Amino acid sequence: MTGRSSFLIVANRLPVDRTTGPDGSAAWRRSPGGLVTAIAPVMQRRDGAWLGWHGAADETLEPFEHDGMHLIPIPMSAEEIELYYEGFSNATLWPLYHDVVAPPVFHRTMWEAYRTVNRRFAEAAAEVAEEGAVVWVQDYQLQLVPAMLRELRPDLRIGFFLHIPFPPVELFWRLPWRKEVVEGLLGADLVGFQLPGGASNFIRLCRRLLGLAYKGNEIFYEDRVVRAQAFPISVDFAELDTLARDPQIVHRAKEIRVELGDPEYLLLGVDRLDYTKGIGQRLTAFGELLDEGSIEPGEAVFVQIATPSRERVEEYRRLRDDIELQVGRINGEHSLLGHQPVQYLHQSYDRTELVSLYLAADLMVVTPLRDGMNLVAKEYVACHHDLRGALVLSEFAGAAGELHQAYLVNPYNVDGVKKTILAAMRATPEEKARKMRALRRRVSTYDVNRWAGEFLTALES
Ligand code: GDG
Repeated sequence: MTGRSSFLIVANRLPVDRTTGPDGSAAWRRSPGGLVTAIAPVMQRRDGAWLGWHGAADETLEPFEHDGMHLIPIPMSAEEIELYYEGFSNATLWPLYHDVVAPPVFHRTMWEAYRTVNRRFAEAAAEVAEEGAVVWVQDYQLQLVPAMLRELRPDLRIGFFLHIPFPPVELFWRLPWRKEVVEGLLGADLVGFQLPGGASNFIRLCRRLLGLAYKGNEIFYEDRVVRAQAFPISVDFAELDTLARDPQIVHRAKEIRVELGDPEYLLLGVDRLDYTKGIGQRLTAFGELLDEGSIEPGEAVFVQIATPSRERVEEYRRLRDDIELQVGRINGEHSLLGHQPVQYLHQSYDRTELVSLYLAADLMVVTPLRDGMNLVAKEYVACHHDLRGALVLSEFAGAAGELHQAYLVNPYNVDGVKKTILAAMRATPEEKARKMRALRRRVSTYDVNRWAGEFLTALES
């Protein structure tokens, strides 16, 4: 490491979590997830660095090496976490970009903090980037970084990728700081979206808001060309496929079914506990199927993993109460002694347990009201080398743009979700295998390495 890097990732979080050993000593562990897996090799090849917050308030840390990656911690105060992260990022932008499924809040103090923190990231990146370096900025928390960075360092090649949907003009228009955000993104050479729809929403917005001319996916801005293009993210298919074939995991998958009382059908949901994920909608459908007797008592178990998320944001606290009430009602009405139809787990699991659950499940139920991509759907597919299992997938997840052979549903249509869950449960093994084979073909071809490779090739061309 020379102190300066030719390749930088700039993301809200560093790709590591701090752990405490039994003797109280602190250590870092690589966080799970495809993004790190896909980018780590690129970083190692190119002497790269990753800038991001390390997860603790009011603490300044020196850069350090982990797992062959050079990590640069960006400090954040407790107040900035509240205003920039929980506030502007997760109470303003997150709901606004997800079809306003919850009402966004608009507060000037939150916006000020967002600007301050974005500037800190941009300055840190400007300091460590080598002449002509490639900088890849990630996600909605850092939309102002591209322009701030370009102003400081016009020599850099700057890419930006948005992991969540980019909303239609009519919704984005509500944002009091709409012009600043769009100009922030236009600081990049390449702005990547999950879906072509996101890219065209952005292009339309540039035209309507700033009167910019464009041709195809090229926007003409000041004396530059900014490209807006879709790069659907994916998972590390090979890694998941290998894990799911591991005899220990295969054994654990069987054990899970036994522990759940050997139901004929095991339905599974895995989500951060987030109001965009449609957890309530799928539970309503399942509950009604039990009410009507379409699913017999004891025939099916619905395991819902709801990983704790953003617990200090008001909407998330309310959601947790709603879901827990709903689960309690369904179980109260339909449990048998020794059998609960819904197993609700407000916990986080390690990767191997998650893969075992995917493998064990007959049905994966993914019903977001709006989702950039949804990696859970692709992970489930990657784990089913046995060609068993069926994916019920919302039309409002980005993944539906690729996974056409899933059992597609409109999560707002309860009857439709019920009918589709039943159809997926009762489908013949041949039908399920045919669908799963096609789904696996797609996910194995378009994996996360291809995603990162295509983005970087486009950025550097
Ligand atoms: C955003 C966008 C887009 C979940 N619980 C546990 C656990 N997970 C892992 C899953 C999956 C990831 O978290 C969740 O990814 P999703 O894509 O489903 O959803 P978001 O968190 O909302 O992600 C989304 C994504 O960014 C990438 O661009 O697809 O649309 O919203 O990998 O497996 N992992 C472990 N334990 C858990 O309990 N280890």
